Amino acid sequence: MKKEIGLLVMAYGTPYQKSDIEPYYTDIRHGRKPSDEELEDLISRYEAIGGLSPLAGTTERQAEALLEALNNSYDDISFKLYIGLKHIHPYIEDAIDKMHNDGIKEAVTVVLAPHFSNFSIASYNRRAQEKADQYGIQLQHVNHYYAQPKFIDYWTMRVNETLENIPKEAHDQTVLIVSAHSLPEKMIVENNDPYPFELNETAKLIKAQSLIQNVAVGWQSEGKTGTPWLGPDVQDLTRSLYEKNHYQHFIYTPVGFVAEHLEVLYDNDYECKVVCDDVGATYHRPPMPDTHPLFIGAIVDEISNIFSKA
Ligand code: FEC
Repeated sequence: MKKEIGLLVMAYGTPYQKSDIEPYYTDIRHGRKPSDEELEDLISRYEAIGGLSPLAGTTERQAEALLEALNNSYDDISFKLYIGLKHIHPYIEDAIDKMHNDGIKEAVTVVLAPHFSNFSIASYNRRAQEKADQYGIQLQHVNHYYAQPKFIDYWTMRVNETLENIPKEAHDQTVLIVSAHSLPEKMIVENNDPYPFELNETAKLIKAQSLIQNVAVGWQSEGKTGTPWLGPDVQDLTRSLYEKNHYQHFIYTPVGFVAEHLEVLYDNDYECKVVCDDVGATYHRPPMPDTHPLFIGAIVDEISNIFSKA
C-alpha cells in the first residue's frame, strides 16, 4: 500500500472577478481598506492587462503538474493535492481544514515563489503550520528552490533563446535584468534576511551558465509606504544602465515570480517597456516558467531532499 502524503501548494492568489478586487486589496493591506484613489489605480492596472490576471488558472495548472510529476516519481507515496492562497479563497487555512477532513496526517508544503524571506515564504509557512498544529498534521516545508539546477536551466534556456533573436554583434550592448518583488528595506536589513542573497545567487548562476555577458540585479513592484524598499527599482535601473553603458537591448527575467500575472504583465511589460521605448532600447521579456517541466522538475528535486525517491 502506498503512503498518502498531502501536497499543499501555496500561492499569492488573485481576484476571480472584478468585485473581488476591493476585498483582495484589503486583505493584502492587512485589513485596511484602500482609498477610492488607490482602488481605482489597482483596477486600472488590471484593466491594462485585460481586466483580470491569468494567475488563478496558472496556479491550478502548476499545482496539478507538480502533483502529476511527484506521483510519477515515487512508487511508495501517493500525493494528494491541496491549494492554499495567501490573499483570497481557498485560503491556506481552508486547505488545511480540508486535509484534516480527508484524514491526512502528514504533508509537504511548497510556495510558488523561489526565494526565501521571513516576510514572504515564512509567512505562508507560519500560517500553514499554525493551522496544522491544531489538527496534529505534520508538515515539512520547502523553503526555496532559487538555486535548483533545473530552475537555473529553465532561465538559462530562456536567456539563450532571447539572445538568439538579438544580432550577435549587439550582444555586448545587451543587458539582463534579474529581479524579484521588492520588500521594505528596514525589515530585510534588520533581520539579516536571506532574500537579497538568494536573488543574487540566482543571477550569478544564470550568468555563469548562459551566454549573457552583462547582468544586473534589480527589484520591482514596490509598495508606496513612504519608507525605503529594496532597490534599485527595475525602472530606475534601466535608465541608469542606459545612461552609463548605452545598452541597446534589455532582457527582463523576473525570477522571483513563476507565472504571468499583474506584477509581470504590468510592471515589466508595460512600465519597463515605457522606459526602454523612452531611451530607444529594445525590450525583451522571455516567458515565465508556468508548467515547464524544468520548473516543475526543480520543485520535485527540492522535495526529494525531504522524501528520498524509492
Ligand atoms: O496577478 C495578480 O493578480 C496578483 C499578482 C501578485 C503577486 C505578488 C507577489 C508578491 N507580493 C509581494 C509582496 C507585497 C507587498 C505588498 C504587496 C502588494 C501587492 C498589491 C497587489 C499585489 N501585491 Fe504582492 N503580489 C501581487 C499583487 N505585495 C495587487 C497591492 C497593490 C500594489 O501595491 O501594487 C505591499 C503590502 C502593503 O501595502 O502593506 C509587501 C511579494 C511577492 C512574491 C512572493 C509571493 O508570490 O508570495 C514578496 C504574484
